[in-house]
Amino acid sequence: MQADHFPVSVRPSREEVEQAKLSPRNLEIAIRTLYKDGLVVLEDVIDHGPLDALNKVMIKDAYALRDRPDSPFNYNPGNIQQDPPPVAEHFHTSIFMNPLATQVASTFLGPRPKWTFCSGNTAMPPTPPTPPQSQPVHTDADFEHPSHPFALVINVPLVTMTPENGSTELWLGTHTDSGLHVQEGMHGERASGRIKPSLLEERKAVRPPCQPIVKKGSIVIRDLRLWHAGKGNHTQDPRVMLAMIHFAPWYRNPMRLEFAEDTRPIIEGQSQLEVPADWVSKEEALSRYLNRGFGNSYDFSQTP
Ligand SMILES: O=C(O)CCC(=O)C(=O)O
Ligand SMILES: [Fe+2]
Repeated sequence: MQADHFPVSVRPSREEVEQAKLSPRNLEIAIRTLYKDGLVVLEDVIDHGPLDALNKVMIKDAYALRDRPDSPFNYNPGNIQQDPPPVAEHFHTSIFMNPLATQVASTFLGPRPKWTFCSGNTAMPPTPPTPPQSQPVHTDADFEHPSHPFALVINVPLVTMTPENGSTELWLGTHTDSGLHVQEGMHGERASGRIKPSLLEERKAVRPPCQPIVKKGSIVIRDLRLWHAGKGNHTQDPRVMLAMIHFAPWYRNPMRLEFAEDTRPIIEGQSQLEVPADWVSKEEALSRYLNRGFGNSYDFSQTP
């Protein structure tokens, strides 16, 4: 049994994974946990083969992104905003449109959530003499937002995350204390969404943060409002964690995804998620996917 400040994990049976459907009991645990903690882990739900294959490609890209003069880093240069290659060869539905994650999202947010953000966060190995750096504790909801649930981040780590390789620090239960009043930094600034230090001190006494071990094959579902921080990677291997955002069907986020045409039959072959996307040739998709902005340059707010 993990202490109260660690995340709750749901461990679906083989049958649930194969049938792509959580049992009512496991779905209840996931929904209750998201409501209470703002985060739940679905453990052992993705085969390792596709994760390993994607990791290989993304690690190579990660070094290229880090070494750019305009590197899209978040808060500090060792934590990079990194999109996956948006082509069919690397698009596995078990990773990008996992049906169990979608089942939880559509139960929590309402039917047919809208998927308008597909990226990743990569904690790079240290570059001596600079020691591994942590991000300030922040919320990704660095704009005026509803006080009820409106968006979930679906995080898929490509390797097991540990305190050594920079597992994300989590402040469970803080999603309900969210809004511009708890933050410092304006949206659009590199370091927006930082939680006020005095509030961190207060919160520590109520429920301290944790840096959990998250096994490869798991999915971390996080309320966009939750306080968290990317941590330094003390190993020699980049830690890539994909981040897909699902918005509630009523939430008017106008962003769109860009994918290669060859993913269209896969993405449009399902009806569980709404996916506003621009379809481009494979060549165009591959020429552009590494030219995107850092995390806080995206606008996750909604139109009036
Ligand atoms: O890399 C991580 O663990 C978290 C990154 C993050 O929270 C961010 O860049 O906003
Ligand atoms: Fe973040």
